[in-house]
Amino acid sequence: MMKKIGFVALIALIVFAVFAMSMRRSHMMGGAGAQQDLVAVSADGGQISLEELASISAELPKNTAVQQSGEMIVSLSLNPYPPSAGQPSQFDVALTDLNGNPIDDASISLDLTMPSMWMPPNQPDMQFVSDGKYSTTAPFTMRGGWRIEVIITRGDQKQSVFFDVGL
Ligand SMILES: [Cu+2]
Repeated sequence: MMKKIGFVALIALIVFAVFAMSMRRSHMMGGAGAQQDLVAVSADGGQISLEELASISAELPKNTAVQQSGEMIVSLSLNPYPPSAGQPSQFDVALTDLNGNPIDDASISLDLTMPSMWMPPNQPDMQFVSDGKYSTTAPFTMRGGWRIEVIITRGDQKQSVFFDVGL
């Protein structure tokens, strides 16, 4: 009797170990489970409250996320959406003040990283287009979870906002 219970416990342990390993592998490989909509996050990837932006963020298309940074509202759009690995993605940033007036005097660059691993630097500069809009193209070089840092410089002030997307 004791022998049988021991055997069942051993099988259960093995099943659990295999399950845990496969979960870990699918996470590391950036498998289908890594797909995640574009969202605004804090610097460490945590959720941020968009309460004050509720009126804006409620109407956003799926390829766009928005957040506030100091006196600025930063919106990021990705095209195509969802993005695919290895193909160039277009990044569009729209920058306004808290009243919705476009901010044209910023210089913006991006830092594309993967929180789960080291990746070669992928830091394109954005070009100013018009009316608070800035644009650039860059590839997501592999599938998985990406963090997009939007680095905004105005005069001697530098601010970053962050967005996550999984592909
Ligand atoms: Cu990677």
